[in-house]
Parts: sequence; C-alpha cells; structure tokens
Amino acid sequence: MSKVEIQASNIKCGGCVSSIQDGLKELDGISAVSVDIESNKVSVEGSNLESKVIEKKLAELGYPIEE
Ligand SMILES: [Cu+2]
Repeated sequence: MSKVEIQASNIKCGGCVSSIQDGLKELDGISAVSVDIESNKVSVEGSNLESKVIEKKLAELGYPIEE
C-alpha cells in the first residue's frame, strides 16, 4: 500500500471532487482518493501506483497537473 500526492488544477467544487474520485477509481490498484478543493491536491492510496498514469487520467478529466 502506498500513497501518491499530486498537485492538480481546476478543482473548484464538489462535482469536480466526485468526477475525480469516480474517474481515478477506474484505474487499477487504487483503493482511495481524497481531494482538497482549497489546495487542489489529490491524494491517492493503493498498490502499484504509477504517478504518470494518474496524472494522465487527471488531465483527461480536465484537472491537469500544475506546472
Ligand atoms: Cu466543479
């Protein structure tokens, strides 16, 4: 079990949080997703997590990584 924290962007409301949680849970190995609207930080817990895959999915969902 490991944890990855990603600085995303464009997260503004509870609807964004739900889409991120639903979207990321489609990925393999992810057991929990928490999102902080204020800081736009997305924390993902699970096994065999790959940041690149998670970042790509976030971008597809409309919440790209903040450069
Ligand atoms: Cu929203």
